[in-house]
Amino acid sequence: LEPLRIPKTSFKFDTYMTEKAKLVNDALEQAVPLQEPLKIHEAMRYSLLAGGKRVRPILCLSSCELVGGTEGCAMAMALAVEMVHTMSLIHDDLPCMDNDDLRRGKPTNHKVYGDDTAVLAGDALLSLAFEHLATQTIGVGPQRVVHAISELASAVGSLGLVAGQIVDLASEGKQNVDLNKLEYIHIHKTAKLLEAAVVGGALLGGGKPDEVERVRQYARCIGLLFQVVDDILDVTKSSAELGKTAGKDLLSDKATYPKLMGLEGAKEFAGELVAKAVNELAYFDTGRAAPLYHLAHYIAYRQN
Ligand code: GRG
Repeated sequence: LEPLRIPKTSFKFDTYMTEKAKLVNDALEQAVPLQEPLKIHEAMRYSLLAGGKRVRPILCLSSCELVGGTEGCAMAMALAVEMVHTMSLIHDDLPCMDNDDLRRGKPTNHKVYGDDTAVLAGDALLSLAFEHLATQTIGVGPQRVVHAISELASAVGSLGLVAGQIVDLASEGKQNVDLNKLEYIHIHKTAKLLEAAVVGGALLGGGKPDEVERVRQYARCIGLLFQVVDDILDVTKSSAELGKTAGKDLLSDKATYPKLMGLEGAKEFAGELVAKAVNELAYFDTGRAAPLYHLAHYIAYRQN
C-alpha cells in the first residue's frame, strides 16, 4: 500500500488505543456483573471480556469527540456495539454456522458452555445492548438516543448483519461468487456495524446532519477496507508461513479480493478505500480528527 499522509500532530495513537480500550473493558466488566443465574452471566462475560481489539467501541468514542461531544455521551453506545459484535461472533462460531472451536485464542463459547447456553448468551447480549444504550446514555436528548438505537437496530437486522450472514452461508462452496456479491457480504457482515458505531457516536456527540453523513461515508470505506485487508493478510501471512507464493487462501474455495482482483489489485483497492475514508475527515478540525485518521491507517496497515 502507498503510505498514508497523516497530518503532523502530537497525537500518540498507541497510548490512545490502550487508554480507550481500558476504559471500554472496565465499563463492560461493570455492565455485565456476575449474578444469578450464574451460568448465563458467566457465558456472556466469557466472550465479552475475552480480549478483543475493541475497534468498534473506540471508533464510536472517537467519532463522538470528533463532533465535539464528550466521551460519556457515547460510552453506552460504544458498549452496546461491542455487545452486538460479541454476540454475532458467538452465533457465527456455532456448529450450525461456521462451526469454529477457537476464537480470540480461546475455546469458543459453545465449546465451553454448550450450544444451548451459547445461543442464549448471544440472545441475552443482543437484548442487553439495546437496554444499555436506552437506559445508560447520559446527557443526550431523547431524539438523538432514539436515532442511535434505530441505527444500531438496522445495522443488526435482516438488512444488516443478518443479511450478510445469510448470503454468506448461501454462497459457501459455490463457484459463482463475484465481486458484487463479495462486497454485499462484507458491507453487511462487517461495515454495517462499524457504520452504526461511528454514526451513533456522532449522533450522540451532537453532530450536525452533514457531519453525521461524512462519518457515515468514512465508516463504509473502513468497513470494507477491514475485510479487503483481512483477505490480503490471509494470503501474505500464509505464504510467508508456507514459504510459497500461493497462500492457503488462494487455494481454498472461498471467494476473496486477492482471488477476484489479484493480490496487487486488492492492495490498490485497499489504498483507494483508505484515501476515500481519510478524505471525508478533511472537513473536520485536524486535531479532533486525528484519532479517526490513525484508526483508518491502523486498519489499512495492520499486520494481523
Ligand atoms: C447479529 C442477530 C445477529 C446474529 C448474528 C452470525 C451473524 C448473525 C453474523 C456474523 C457476523 C460476523 C461474524 C462478522 C465478521 C465480523 C468481523 C470482521 C470479525 C472480526 O472482528 P475483529 O477483528 O475481532 O474486530 P476482535 O476479536 O478483535 O473483536
